Amino acid sequence: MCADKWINELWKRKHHIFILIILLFVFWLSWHTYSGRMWIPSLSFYCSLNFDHVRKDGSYLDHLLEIRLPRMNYSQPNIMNPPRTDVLVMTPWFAPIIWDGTFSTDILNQQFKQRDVRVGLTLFAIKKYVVFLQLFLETAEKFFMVGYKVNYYVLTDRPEAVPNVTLKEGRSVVVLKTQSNARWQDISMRRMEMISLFAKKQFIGEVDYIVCVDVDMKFSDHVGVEILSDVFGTLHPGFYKGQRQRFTYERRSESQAYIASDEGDFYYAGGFFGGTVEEVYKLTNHCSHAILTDKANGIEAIWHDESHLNKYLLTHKPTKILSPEYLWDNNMGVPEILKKRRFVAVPKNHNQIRNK
Ligand code: 48C
Repeated sequence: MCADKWINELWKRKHHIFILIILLFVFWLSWHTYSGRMWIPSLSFYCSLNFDHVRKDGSYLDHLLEIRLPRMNYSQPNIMNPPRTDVLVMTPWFAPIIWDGTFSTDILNQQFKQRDVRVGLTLFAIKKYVVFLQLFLETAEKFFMVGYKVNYYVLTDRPEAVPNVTLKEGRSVVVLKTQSNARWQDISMRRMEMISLFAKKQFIGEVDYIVCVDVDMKFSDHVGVEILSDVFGTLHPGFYKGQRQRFTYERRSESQAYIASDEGDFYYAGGFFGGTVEEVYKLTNHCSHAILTDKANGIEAIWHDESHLNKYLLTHKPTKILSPEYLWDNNMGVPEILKKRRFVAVPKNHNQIRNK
């Protein structure tokens, strides 16, 4: 009797039971397909639950396999005979210092070409500094990241003054309108804020590395992928061999850029730094907040954004350091160790162009 009653009850719920069986079946099928055990290809095909891309055997990595590499001839590195013994080529935290003779452009290009790397170059041309753009861009086309995809991000209050320079394939000028400031110090410092804003809003989706430079400069020799690293700074031409006590760090403890006289590794130039977009975002975001904090406390660091850059790179060590070859001022002559001058200051009369 109770068996009949039980069967009647079940029959009344036959729809619910059917749905439950279907759900259990789909769950079971999904589990088997997901775990990569293609147990009945035809059935899993029907269900088109294609989890190929997460298959545990990692076959989706196949597209990363490198293309055939051409043979390359170069002299063998010699353990007992380093290319440069006249200068420091490695920091105590294993960051290479880039001097002529310490790297092979061919080997580096083979590595970076495979990665199809894209480089952004930020330059600020506010007010009269637009006069430097033509020479900057023409010489960059000759020497900067030749053969790579480059976006010149020109931040200016005068978009109409940006010259029309012929660019090689894969390279473009991206003009970003920005405000001006009365004081040149504020223009220089606001670069940190603007780079951080655009890094998040635009650069992150367009390039892999960002190089941030002064515009009153010209390229005069090879500047290539040897400079690329997570975070890199450049030794200032005026202080590359000085004692840390002589560095023009900010020495007032009230400032966020303060560095004590017994601290400091190198003195980095504000006119050439960079790294991956993520790291440049962190660096410029940190420095722009530090500048604002100083402003709120009624203090301005002695060398503005350069002081804050030096403080940041003291606590967040750069993963690569460029020698003064990468930022030189010919007024300083040509020391024996300077085998190349790759990026040099353009003579200018500050009175004529600043605050104009
Ligand atoms: O674009 C301007 N306009 C100005 O009136 C003053 C500075 N600047 C930007 O800030 C330029 O990109 C300059 O290169 C940079 C600050 N660096 C210099 O003035 C020297 N190279 C030290």
